Amino acid sequence: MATPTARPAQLEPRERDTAAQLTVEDRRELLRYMLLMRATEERALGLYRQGKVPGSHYDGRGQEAVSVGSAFALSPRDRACILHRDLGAHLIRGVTPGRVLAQMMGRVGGVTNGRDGNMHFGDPGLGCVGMVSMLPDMAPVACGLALAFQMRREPRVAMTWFGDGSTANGQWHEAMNVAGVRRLPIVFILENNQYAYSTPNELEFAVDPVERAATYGFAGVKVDGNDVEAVFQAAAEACDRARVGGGPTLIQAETMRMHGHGAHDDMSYVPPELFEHWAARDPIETFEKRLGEEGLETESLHKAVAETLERETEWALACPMPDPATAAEGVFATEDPVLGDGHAPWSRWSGRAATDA
Ligand SMILES: Cc1ncc(C[n+]2csc(CCOP(=O)(O)OP(=O)(O)O)c2C)c(N)n1
Ligand SMILES: [Mg+2]
Repeated sequence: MATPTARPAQLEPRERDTAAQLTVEDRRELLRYMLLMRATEERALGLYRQGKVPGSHYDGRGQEAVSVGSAFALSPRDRACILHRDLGAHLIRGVTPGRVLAQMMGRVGGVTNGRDGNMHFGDPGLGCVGMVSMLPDMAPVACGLALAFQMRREPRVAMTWFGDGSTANGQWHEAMNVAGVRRLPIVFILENNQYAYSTPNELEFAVDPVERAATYGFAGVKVDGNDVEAVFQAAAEACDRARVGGGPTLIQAETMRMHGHGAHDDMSYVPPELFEHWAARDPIETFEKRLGEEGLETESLHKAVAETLERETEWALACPMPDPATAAEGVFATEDPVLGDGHAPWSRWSGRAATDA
C-alpha cells in the first residue's frame, strides 16, 4: 500500500534523544520501576483481600516490562493515555505508590481524591489522561491529543496502550485509520497478553494485528514484551519518528497476563503449560539476571522499593475517606465554562441562569 504523502511541516528538533543507548543508571531505573509496579500491585491486592479496596482488583503482573519500557521513552511534555495493566506508566510520570493505593481504596489523597476506585484515574498535571474503560476509547482520545500537537507544530507525542481484545473493536480501526491518514505523532502500544478475559488469541483475530499497521499506512513492530530494554528501544524509536513528522507506530508487545483478569478470576481457562512457559520468562527476573551477569548490583533496589512501599502504604492508610458533603465537587460543571459567573452549563442553549436550575 502507498504511504500517505500529506506530511506536516518539519517540526522543531526533539527534546531528547530517547533512542540513545541506555546508561547504567537508566537500566537500574527500569528495574526499579518494574519492582515498584509489582510491589505496589501486590500491596493493592493485599488491601483488596482485607476488604479495603472496593470493587475488584486488576493488575499487570507479568506485564511490567511493557508499561515501564514504553513510558520510559516519553518526555515530560508528551502525553500518556494509560490503561488498567499499565501502572508502570503512572509511576514513571511521577504518581507516587501512596497516591495509587489511596486511589484504590477510594480515599482523599488518591489521584481523584476518592471520587473513583482502581480504574479511572490519571493526573493531568503529570501528563496522564484518566482512563476511559470503554475499550479502546483511549485510542481516539490519544489521536485527538496527537492532532493538537501536530496542529500546533509541537514536537510532542501521545502514547496509548490497549489490549489484544481492543483490536476487534471498531474504535480501534477508526483510531488507526485517522492516525495513518493524518500521520499523527502517536505511539500505539498493543499489549498482547494472550487473552481478552477468557478469550484466547486464536478466537480474537485471524491475522496478527501488527500486520494491520501497514494497511493503515504506518510502521508496525513486534517486540518481546517481557524484555524491558527491547520495549524501550522500540518505543524510543517510535517517539523519535513521531516527533519529526514520521507518523504513528504500532508496537505489539508479546507478553502474558500472570494474574486473572481481576482478582475474582481464577484463570482456570489457561492451560498450565502455557502459564509455565511464561512464568519461566518473568520480565523482572530475566532483566535482573542480565544485569547481574554484567556485574551490576541490584539488591539495594529491592531494599529501597520495600522501604518505599512501607512508607507509602502507611501514608495511604492514614488518608481519610472523602466527606460526602464535598465529594462531588468538581465532578459536574456548575456554570458555563465560557460565560461563567452564574450562568448554568446549558445556559447558552437555554438562556437560563445557574440559579434557575
Ligand atoms: C467496549 C467494552 N466492551 C467490554 C468491556 C469489558 N471488558 C473490560 S476488560 C475486557 C477484556 C479486555 O481484554 P484485552 O483488551 O485483551 O485487555 P487485557 O484485559 O487482557 O489487558 C473486557 C471485555 C469494556 N471495558 N469495554
Ligand atoms: Mg489481553
